[in-house]
Amino acid sequence: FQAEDGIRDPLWSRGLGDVYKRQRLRPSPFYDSTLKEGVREFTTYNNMLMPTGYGDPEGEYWRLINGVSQWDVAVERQVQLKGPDAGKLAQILAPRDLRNCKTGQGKYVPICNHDGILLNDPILLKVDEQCYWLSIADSNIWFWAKAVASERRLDVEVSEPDVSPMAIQGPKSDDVVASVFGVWVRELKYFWFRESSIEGIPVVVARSGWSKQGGYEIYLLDGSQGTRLWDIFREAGKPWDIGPGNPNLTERIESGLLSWGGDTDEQTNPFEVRMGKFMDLDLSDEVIGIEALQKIHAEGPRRHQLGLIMDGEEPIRPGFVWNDIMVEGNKIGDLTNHVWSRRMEKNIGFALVSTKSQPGDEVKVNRDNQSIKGKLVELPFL
Ligand code: THG
Repeated sequence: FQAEDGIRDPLWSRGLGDVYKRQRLRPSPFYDSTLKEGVREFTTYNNMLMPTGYGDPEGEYWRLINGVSQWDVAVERQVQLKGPDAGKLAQILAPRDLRNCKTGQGKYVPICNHDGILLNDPILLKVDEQCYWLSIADSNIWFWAKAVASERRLDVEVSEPDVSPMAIQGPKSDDVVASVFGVWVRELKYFWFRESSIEGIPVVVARSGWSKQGGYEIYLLDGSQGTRLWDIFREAGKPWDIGPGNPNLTERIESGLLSWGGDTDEQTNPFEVRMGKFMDLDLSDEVIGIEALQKIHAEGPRRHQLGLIMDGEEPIRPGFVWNDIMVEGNKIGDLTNHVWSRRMEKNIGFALVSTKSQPGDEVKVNRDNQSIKGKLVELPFL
């Protein structure tokens, strides 16, 4: 990776609207901090760079499992819905009942197209009665929300606010975050959030994050203060040996967390990837995709997501390219993302397979001209 010219421009001061049109690769407000921490790898996500490693995969994994880890996840961009029809637009976009969603509450919501295909799986934050944020995975929901708002003639502004999440994850994260903000953070319920500030830096503190080791997401509300916010947590976390990390492929597969785009394809509906429990099919037909989803539900989805444990005691290269899963010479589905589990000491992955296949079934995976034996299991692995 080579930094593009201009990647360090103080672009937050110029307004995100301009930047959105001009910048191919937008830097995170924590970019300089991650360089200083010795970041070694990035991936692209929502036209930004996301750190994916600091050179010590094993240490970074165990720090998340046993300690506390600090992540630049500003790539989880926010789409803001603001105005009298904000709530209405949120509900049109998401086939999950939002009527009981309170100010200060977050919810994991599917966003589908009119055919019930999953377009994104954001966390929705209700900031107030007339303001919602969609904290998005790697697809552009800004365009989608804007188009839907226009077509439905809603009184709502769709924009990108100056909001950038940083995650503090791991069993020691409560201690670190409480040492910064006070004991009230320990009382936050899962996915709930509160506005606060630290040393004059405005933030939102949420109990959330893409790991099952516990933790918080600190949404920075002033992109010019990324370095300062990073350093505050780096300092505060020292007694607990905080260090840099990133959304961890191994932990998230062990924990059964979905990656939209990694474990889904252009035909995936929410029922196939264990999101049925986040949907409410009795919502009005104004909600995009609801009729298609009712039909899919009535007919029964063709595929479902299970875990796959492969035979063999040696780590194989992590996989992002899908591999065919076979039973008696016939393809029954795909092995999507997979990884060596450090806690199970097995190669494990997500299987998107025919609903005729069930946990306990023996299968084979075609990978690198090899046929690897494996077994389907329930998720999560751990
Ligand atoms: N945090 C924030 N924004 C995000 C993510 C995040 N945007 C992109 C991506 N991650 C969205 N995807 C997910 C996927 C799973 C979960 C959160 C975001 C998750 N799932 C739990 C599970 O499936 O067990 C809990 C779901 C529930 O009980 O409601 O946490 O991480 N800001």
